[in-house]
Amino acid sequence: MNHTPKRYTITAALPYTNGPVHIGHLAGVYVPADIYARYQRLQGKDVVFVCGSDEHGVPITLKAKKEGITPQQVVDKYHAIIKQSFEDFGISFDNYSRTSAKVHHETASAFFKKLYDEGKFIEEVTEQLFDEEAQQFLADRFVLGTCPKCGNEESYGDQCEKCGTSHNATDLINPRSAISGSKPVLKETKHWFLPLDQYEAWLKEWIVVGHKNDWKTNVLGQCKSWIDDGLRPRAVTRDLDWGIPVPVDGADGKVLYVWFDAPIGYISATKEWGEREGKDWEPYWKDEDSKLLHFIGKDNIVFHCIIFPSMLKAEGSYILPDNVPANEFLNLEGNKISTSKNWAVWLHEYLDEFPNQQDVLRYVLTANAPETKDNDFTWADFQARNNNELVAVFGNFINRVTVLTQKYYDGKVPQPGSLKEIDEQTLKELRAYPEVIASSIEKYRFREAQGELMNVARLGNKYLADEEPWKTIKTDEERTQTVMYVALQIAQALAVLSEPFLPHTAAKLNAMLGHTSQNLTWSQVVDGKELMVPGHSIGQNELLFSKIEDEQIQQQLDKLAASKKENEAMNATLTPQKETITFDDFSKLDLRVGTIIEAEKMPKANKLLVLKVDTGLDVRTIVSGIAESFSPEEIVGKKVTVLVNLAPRALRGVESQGMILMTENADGKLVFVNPDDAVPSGSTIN
Ligand code: B3M
Ligand code: ZN
Repeated sequence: MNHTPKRYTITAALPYTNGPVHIGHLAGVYVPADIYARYQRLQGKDVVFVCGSDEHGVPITLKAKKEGITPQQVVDKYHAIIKQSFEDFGISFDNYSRTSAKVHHETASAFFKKLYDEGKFIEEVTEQLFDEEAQQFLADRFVLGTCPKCGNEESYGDQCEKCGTSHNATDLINPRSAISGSKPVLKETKHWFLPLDQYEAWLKEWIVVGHKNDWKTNVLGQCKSWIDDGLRPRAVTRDLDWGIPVPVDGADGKVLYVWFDAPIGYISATKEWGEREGKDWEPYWKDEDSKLLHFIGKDNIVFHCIIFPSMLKAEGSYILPDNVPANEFLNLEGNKISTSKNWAVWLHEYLDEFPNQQDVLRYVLTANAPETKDNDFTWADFQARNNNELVAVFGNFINRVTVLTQKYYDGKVPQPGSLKEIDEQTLKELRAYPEVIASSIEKYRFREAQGELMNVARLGNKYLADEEPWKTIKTDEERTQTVMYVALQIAQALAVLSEPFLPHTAAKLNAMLGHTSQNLTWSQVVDGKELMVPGHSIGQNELLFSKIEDEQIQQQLDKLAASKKENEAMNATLTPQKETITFDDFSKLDLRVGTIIEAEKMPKANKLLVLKVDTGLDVRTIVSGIAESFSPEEIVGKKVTVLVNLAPRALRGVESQGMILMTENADGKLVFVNPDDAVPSGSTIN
């Protein structure tokens, strides 16, 4: 778009509603989108910023199966949690909708119907993967197999998370069902396909030629590679019972493919917002003067750059995205963030542990944003950026300005004397920053933009350090007034310019500076308007940021270490199942409940304890290799499971008359297979 847009339609990827959101989501999609939306609003632009829960699709069905609840229960639970997290972190959606909403079902159905009626789909009976055990067709995440492109053995049916390729489930090598683990068979079924091959030339022209200079290289690269590989028709319906029913005759038991309905969710969310706000949604999606932007993570590029635009093009009345500023991934302490491995920082947990410190996380995630490559979040970096940047630079400057203003002028902005060159120079530099920050934001370079914001605070600190009002107050009243006046202008500029990045801080700072509402716009900082008028009373002092202590960081690291340990224990290779035995074989074992009544170390043997065990039948000696896991004292009185008819054998000269059953915990420590304490010794186990 070469001219100034009339309005901005900003979308952020709809999170799957099968779990809470973590720092990776925030860093990759929601914070950058929010910075952009807030910045455009501060510019006085007409903005609609929409998102919502992606409530269809296999991940939700799988989660429901796993937890033994309905898909609706799954989405209701996580929709509430996710929505709350976004609110808590100040993600300023104009509407956060959900794809189970009526307006969405209607919008997506109508979209499909229009394409269907106009003959834009291919209707075809093809062979698809079918799980005979579960009696279900397998598509998308219901099927795992080897990626035909990169060889990843854990590729999903619709997409390989390793190389990002999007494929058809039947392309997988050695497919297996994610439901039953069985090998699927091929079975015929009818579906509707969007003939992407027919859009190939147009996509090439639009993206590869048309956007070669303004789209991010990671995005362009992926698009090019798909187009070069050749596009094929893609099924947009599925044989599933969770989703939006296919709205045509002869489609019983079929629903829209989740990636067909989800992006239409952006449109439904805008409609819902329009209805609520009494606004017309259509220009935001249909007027060429609207700038449509999709903020997403890199795994969603194909869907937003190839499939959804082809759908929009086929429909015919919609505009296309002006840009799709996709980010790469954020890792955590050197490892890929993983929900199943609980290797993540969950937003709701973060807020419990760092109450009211949303902006610290926003700041660190932006400072480290995975804009051009995957990046790593570490707790050490989080602490350092908070303590050395937010506290020591930003907070320190504001604190000095406000404390001195209270102290010297009873909280009133002083009347400046005549400005010296350094004052003029400082104000001139200050006025250049909004442009610099804006230009980075317009290019979707948010970390660079935030870096420049911090330079405004650095400018303030340097100015105070050079002009030393705390010294001049003793010698030169007028000079001190001038310096404090200039410093207050910088503080006010910070309150405006920080709003897109640190909205909670900006609100707090505005209140500290005596403004009840945000009453300055971005351009007023540039225009060089007097931001803080002499005589204006500033508000109560508060600390904007506080130091994060080593113990808090250690707690987080311990938490991650615990996750790691749990995972390792879970993944520890299990001994394969032994050969089958008959019931007769089993009934030969005489297992009894016993009680340890005496225990002592076997002399000169590290591992062995000599036990006296009451088996109910008798009290007998059993030698057990448990000395490294238990001291004799701690096990006397313990109820244990004993194999009493094991042939006696001598260990270090002591005859052992049976065996105590043991297992191992996650730390490798032996533990007893404990019968309930209430069961008397001698009870048989079978
Ligand atoms: N729910 C994918 C994801 O969470 C998907 C995004 C939809 S955007 C229309 O990765
Ligand atoms: Zn792959």
